Amino acid sequence: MSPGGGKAGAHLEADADVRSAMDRERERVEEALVRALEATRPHLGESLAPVVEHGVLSGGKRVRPILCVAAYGAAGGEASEGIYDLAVSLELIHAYSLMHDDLPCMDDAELRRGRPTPHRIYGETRTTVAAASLIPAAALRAWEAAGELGVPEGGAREIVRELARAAGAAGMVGGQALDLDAEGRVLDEEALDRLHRLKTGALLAAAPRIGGLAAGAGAEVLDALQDYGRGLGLAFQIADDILDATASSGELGKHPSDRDLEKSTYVSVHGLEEARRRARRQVDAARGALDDAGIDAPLLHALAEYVIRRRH
Ligand code: GRG
Repeated sequence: MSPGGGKAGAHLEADADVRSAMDRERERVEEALVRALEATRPHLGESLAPVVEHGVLSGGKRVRPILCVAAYGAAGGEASEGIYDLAVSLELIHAYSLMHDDLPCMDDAELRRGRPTPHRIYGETRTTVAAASLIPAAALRAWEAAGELGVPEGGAREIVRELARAAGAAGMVGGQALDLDAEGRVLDEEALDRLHRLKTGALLAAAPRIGGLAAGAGAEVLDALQDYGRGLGLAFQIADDILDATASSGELGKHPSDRDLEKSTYVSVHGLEEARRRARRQVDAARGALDDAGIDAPLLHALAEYVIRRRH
């Protein structure tokens, strides 16, 4: 089937089908990540290449690239290696952000994805530089993969622009700035939404839009994919806060949690039950955006449900 659509998609409401569709996609994403790192290894050498590998290849759900690939399929793109090469540009940005976020000067985390964080093994300096190398590597990967896919130059420019916008001051880094400003303060509902729509949501919303751009989708489909991504992005963060409040470090594979760091979360601001209701509302809004635009995409619907059902 084409990624995100086709016959098998009709049965994706069942948990086991969602898991196996995601496992298949994850495998192809892992292969594309290995290809992406092969391109950087000769330049990084023995001091930085292992750090990058630890940060990028040490597990992870790979939600962002899977969203991108699924949206590409939903917008009529034909499955090929190139779309996975494009999709992993999002994961390279995500990996750098986690490596930096875990540093002693940030959250000072010792555990991520059930393993010691890169700076605990390789030290702060090498981790900082290795993570920084992933930012231009992501832009380059996106540009080259768009070419590989035969995306016209205007579309390729738009893809790289979207990636940079979502990763930068108007997106993820801007959200991180709000997070720094929020230290020691209790956030109200509006401030919490604004922070997470940027910090976590911007990259998650860009993922399906980039998939749509790669498939040459028109404005209506692109906007619907972005609205879907926005709803899913916020639902993802609310679910993260619920897991943070209800699961152990062992189950989550990370330490410390936002609860330990005493940050404002959807659970601390709204309580557990209201947080669950809000996550549900965002998932419904995300799925509604697809329906309103007539986008038939079982995997995208299933992914929206998955983000609030996941256990880590
Ligand atoms: C310039 C120092 C510096 C930093 C700016 C660190 C940073 C950039 C941004 C922080 C962004 C961040 C860490 C957001 C957290 C988002 C989040 C919910 C991460 C967990 O994502 P999952 O659940 O993780 O997809 P896996 O492990 O599955 O990949």
